[in-house]
Amino acid sequence: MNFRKNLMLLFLVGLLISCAVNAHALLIGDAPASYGPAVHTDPGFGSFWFGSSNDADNGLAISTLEQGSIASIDFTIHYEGLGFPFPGDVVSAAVDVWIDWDIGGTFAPDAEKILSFVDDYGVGDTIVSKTFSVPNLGPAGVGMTWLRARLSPTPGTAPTGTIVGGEVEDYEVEVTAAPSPSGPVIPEPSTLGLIGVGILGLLGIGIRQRKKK
Ligand SMILES: [Ca+2]
Ligand SMILES: [Ca+2]
Ligand SMILES: [Ca+2]
Repeated sequence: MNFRKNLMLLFLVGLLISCAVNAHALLIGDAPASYGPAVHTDPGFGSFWFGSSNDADNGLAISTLEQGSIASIDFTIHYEGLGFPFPGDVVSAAVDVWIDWDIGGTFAPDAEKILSFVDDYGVGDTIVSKTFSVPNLGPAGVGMTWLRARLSPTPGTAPTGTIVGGEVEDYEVEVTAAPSPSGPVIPEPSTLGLIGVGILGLLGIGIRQRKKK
């Protein structure tokens, strides 16, 4: 009886620990389900993330996204450190970012990857600014869409899947149309035709008036 009681107690304690760990271990992107799951598990030691935590999505400052223009993102990359004074305590981390440019509900792993870079980061916050080109896909690419950024221990990540360490942040962003081209207004061919008829008519009146004199 005691053995069974202890076994049950052990099971309950195990379940509680497992729940407590999992509550902070799975860091999942919040884009709609069609984009696929992006999951990061927290190693709990030497952690790094975007912004203020590996839970809050506040590590990216994204500029306006106008078709055909150069846009920018300022990343706040935070490294917790090993937790004790250690000279040269840095972490090597990769950042990969996708935007669903065709608003199709998925991130094309290569064609829609807008940024990919690796660097070493010291303890605390590091601000990194990057620029990229906004493609002009015409009206089909104008509107609300999603951006996914992943911070990972190794480069070359896919937009979906599970990674140990780092974080995923998903943002709903708006792509706006390029401004219509400015310059001299060229009349339509039909308008030019009407102007031509008008000029000929005036010339005809002029000739008739001269003949009368
Ligand atoms: Ca974050
Ligand atoms: Ca897409
Ligand atoms: Ca996040």
